[in-house]
Parts: sequence; structure tokens; C-alpha cells
Amino acid sequence: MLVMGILNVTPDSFADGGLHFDQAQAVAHGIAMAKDGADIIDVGGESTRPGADRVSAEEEQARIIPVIRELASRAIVISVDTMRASTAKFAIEAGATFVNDVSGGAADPEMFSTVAALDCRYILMHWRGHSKDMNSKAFYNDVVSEVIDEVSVQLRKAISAGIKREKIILDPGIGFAKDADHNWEFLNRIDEFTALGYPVLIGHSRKRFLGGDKPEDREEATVEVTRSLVDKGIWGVRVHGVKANVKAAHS
Ligand code: PMM
Repeated sequence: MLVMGILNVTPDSFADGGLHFDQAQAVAHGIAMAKDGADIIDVGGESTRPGADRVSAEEEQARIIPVIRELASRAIVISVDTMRASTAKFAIEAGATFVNDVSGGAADPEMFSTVAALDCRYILMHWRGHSKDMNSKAFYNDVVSEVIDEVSVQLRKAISAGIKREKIILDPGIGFAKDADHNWEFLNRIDEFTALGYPVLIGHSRKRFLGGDKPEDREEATVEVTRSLVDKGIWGVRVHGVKANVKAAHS
């Protein structure tokens, strides 16, 4: 199971200083996670937490492109966490090899054709709408079958736009338009999702459903979930605390 280290280059992720200072810290953090055993560093410049506002494409790109260029020059494998086709293109040109699209192609009509032309790996996540109001969309009769149906619709569109099947990784979008019960049910029935036959990425790290008031309090539960996913045929986990999760992933 691969471990993807999270590098959020947003002003609230690295306290103090202006953008330049943030970026130097971001690069250092990316290098540290790679040294700790992360297989991929996921670089994002737009927060997707529930309730978050969007940033402009220019702002998003100014935050992440220099960081990606710098990390790629050190032979670190990079994914770009973006739902914008333009940002995806600049990031791949700067040295990223994966596009991690939390909107699964639904936020930007140009995304699928852009990724097809770039011929890069593509992480297609289940998504029902932007962070601002996604919690109001957390209604399901059966979360697992509905997520599978909705992901399958996007998957068909991606493939007909020219993205090769073998380039695609699927992600159920833990915490995206899902309440705690939905997330736990999904994790308990993860075999139904892996049965689709695609590599599966899980992003549970420090999310609210794990309990605890602050994200930092959820590290132990994060590592537990990572450990529980070993032997479930999962391709990778997306985490903040690389060292402990690498250990769990190889346990
Ligand atoms: N979660 C977040 C951001 N990007 N990407 C994928 N593929 N899967 C996720 O679950 C996911 C993601 C939000 O979490 P963060 O704010 O802790 O980065």
C-alpha cells in the first residue's frame, strides 16, 4: 500500500510570513515527508474542507507551481490536488505526474480532455459539490451503492474523453458529502468499491468522523484506519503524518 503525504500550500497551513516564506516551508515539509517514506507528495493550493471558500486559479497556481517545480527537481513523485484543468496542466508541466481531482471531473468541463491530452495518472474522487455546501448533500439510502453509481458515471465520461483506463485511480471521497456513519459504513464495505477493479485511494487522515476536537487529536485513529486497510487491496492512503502511517501500511 502506497503512502501519499499531504502538502497543503494554503496560508492557514503554515503559520507566519508571506507567500514566499510559506513556499520555502512547504518545500522543506515535502522533502521531509519523502525522507519519512512517502511514495507520493500531494500538493494542493485550495482548501477543500467543509465550508471552505474557493481561491482563484491565479492564486492557486502561484501557491503551488513553484513548490511542485522545486520538489520535482529532487526526483520526488508529485500529485497535484486541484479541480481546475488549467492548474492540472501547469502542474504536470512543472513535473507532477498525477492529477488528484476531488471533483472527479465535475467541477471543470475541461478536466477530462486536458488529462487525456496530458496522458498522466488521474485520481477520480466521488464528489457531490463544492465545500461550501457539501454537508447538505450527505443523504443516501445506501451510501456504498450510490457512491459506486455516481463514480461510475464520471468514470464512463473520463474514458470516453480519452483517459486510458490504466491511468485511473478511484477514491470514495471520505468526508465529502458524507457524515460519520456514511464514512464508517464505506470503510467497512470497502471491498465493494475495490471490486470495481481500479486502484483505490483512501483519504481518511485526521478527518472529523474519527472523533476528537482538533485534527491533531485524530492521528492515532488515522493510523488505526490505515492499519485496518492493509490486506484490503487498497492502492494507497493520503495522510498528514507520514512516518506512523508508513509503519502501519507496512505492518
Ligand atoms: N481529502 C482532502 C483533500 N484532497 N484528495 C483525495 N484524493 N481524497 C481525499 O479524501 C481528499 C483529497 C481534504 O483533506 P485535507 O483538507 O486534510 O487535505
